[in-house]
Amino acid sequence: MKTCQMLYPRDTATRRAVSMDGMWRFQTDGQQEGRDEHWMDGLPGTDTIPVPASFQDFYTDKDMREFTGDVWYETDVFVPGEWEGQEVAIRFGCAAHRAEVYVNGVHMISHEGGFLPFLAVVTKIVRYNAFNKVVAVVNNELNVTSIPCGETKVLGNGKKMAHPYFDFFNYSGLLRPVKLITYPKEHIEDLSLVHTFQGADALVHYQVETTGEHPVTVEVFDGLSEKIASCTGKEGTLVIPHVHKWDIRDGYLYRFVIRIMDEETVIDEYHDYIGIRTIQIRGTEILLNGRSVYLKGFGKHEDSDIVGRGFNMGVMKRDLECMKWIGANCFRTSHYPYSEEIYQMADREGILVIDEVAAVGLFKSLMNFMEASTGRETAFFQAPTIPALLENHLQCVEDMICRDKNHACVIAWSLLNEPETTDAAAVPYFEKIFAKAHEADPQKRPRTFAMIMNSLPHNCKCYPFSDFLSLNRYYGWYMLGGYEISDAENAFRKELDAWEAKELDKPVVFTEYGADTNPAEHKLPSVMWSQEYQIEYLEMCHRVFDSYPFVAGELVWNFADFQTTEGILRMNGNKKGIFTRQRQPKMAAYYYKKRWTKDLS
Ligand code: BDP
Repeated sequence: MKTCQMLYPRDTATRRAVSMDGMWRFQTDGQQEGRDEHWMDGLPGTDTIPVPASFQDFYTDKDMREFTGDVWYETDVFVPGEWEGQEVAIRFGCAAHRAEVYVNGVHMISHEGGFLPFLAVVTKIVRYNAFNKVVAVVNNELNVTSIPCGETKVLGNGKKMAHPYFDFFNYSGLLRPVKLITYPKEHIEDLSLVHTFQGADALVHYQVETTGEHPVTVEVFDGLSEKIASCTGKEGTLVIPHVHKWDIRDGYLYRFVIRIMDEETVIDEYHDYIGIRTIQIRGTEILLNGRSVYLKGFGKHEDSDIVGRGFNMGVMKRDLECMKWIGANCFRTSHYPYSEEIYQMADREGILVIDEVAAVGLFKSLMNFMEASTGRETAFFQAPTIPALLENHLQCVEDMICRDKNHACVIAWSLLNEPETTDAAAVPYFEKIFAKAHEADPQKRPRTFAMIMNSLPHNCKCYPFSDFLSLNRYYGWYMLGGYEISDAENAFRKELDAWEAKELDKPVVFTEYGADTNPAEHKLPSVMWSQEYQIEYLEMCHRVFDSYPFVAGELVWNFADFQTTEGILRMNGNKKGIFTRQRQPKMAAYYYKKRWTKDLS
């Protein structure tokens, strides 16, 4: 994929982005007849569905909610005549998990991977001043060669079903905004920025990629109109005098304007809002602008009622308001890159983000969460399917970093969630993934991966790759829960003592810990699943965290209750939320507010 495809679509002097969101025609293809029947020329049915959204939760029929296979979307889009002579493209915010796009019946692009944008360049095929038929076939089957990993099971009645190796519902479809965009033939493809400080000033090293040879200018504005720095050339260093650094809850952004010029004529123009900050690891500390920070916050999901994993700006706004209220400063985009708009909001609010690629389920199990502490081994990385998986995974790492590298909020890359790391076969795989992230990120942010409970100091082969350790730990929930919690605390401390003994000189962040809690359940004394137990459990974890100076953060699992595959261990979803799925506080939210509004760093 070309890097230019990752630039967020914006209106500028030379570019237009028109929303294609709305009701699209929609049809599932359980019999796999769509291609033979030429549905790319128009769907036979009359059903319509909102885009963006997951398709699953609109319907009252279980076959629709669980539908696994190809779903077809169709719309007609008007392409303005004045765009003729420019490039024209359709930009999908994402299509989970893979898609083929047809325009006016012609195949335009196939794209693999469900959580990153892609572009169908349609310049040669569109009719101007006319409607054009856009059809997307989206497939949501899970397998072990693409991320996230899982299986697709065929039931006795012939229907397919998703069997994820992960713990969230397989929501899919056109989850994010779709835009019709136009930009000049000679255009800006990419922008990379690296920040350093010199006294009160910032030095911003920039690099612009374009498709031609005309000269490039870069200007920086404070507010809308006060120009404070400028440079010419595709590469250079801008001096920002008396810089207002981007910081936690101080999301100060400058506007960068890039132009390709032909004498006085603007060939292409692009702009972006940029926060200037540095991020480093020093010993056991995470440093933001040279200052040690303790991460307080959540693992999250894009998940809400009715639209599932679908784009929902109202929910994003509410989530950030809840995070500010509770005193959080960070979240991890577990377990996939989120939609671009939430990073823009986090930039503005001054919230830190650990950006995670969708490499979840790299452990052959339908119930990782249960098997995590059993010591089970699945030889996942020895499978003959690994080279194909690696190729897809590398592409997603590259695309995620290309898309998100200029966000001030993004402080680290999480490159896998709970993979199997006890087998030496994982090592060469990790080597390639971690090297790719380093190469793709001009800011060389810290890299990490979230470690399953089986990955312990004595057996984990992969933790040396991480710049800081990310531990997912459930002592007191999946093991030694309830009245055994005192033993859980001892076991937890024993593990941390063993990490301490290794003298890693790296920060440790808890990227998951949590207890399922029914918001309707109160019990004195506590029992597991009650609100009282959730707090007892959290207090125990925090006692442990607070006694080890190398612990640099706590991201509780999960921000809110979320939907999962049904099963005896999940009561209509995972209930480890500190907030309910409707974003109302459980009792633990008030407990966190007290802890996190005290200074923990
Ligand atoms: C971990 C996973 C996460 C699960 C969580 C849990 O990383 O996706 O939802 O445990 O069991 O295994 O709640």
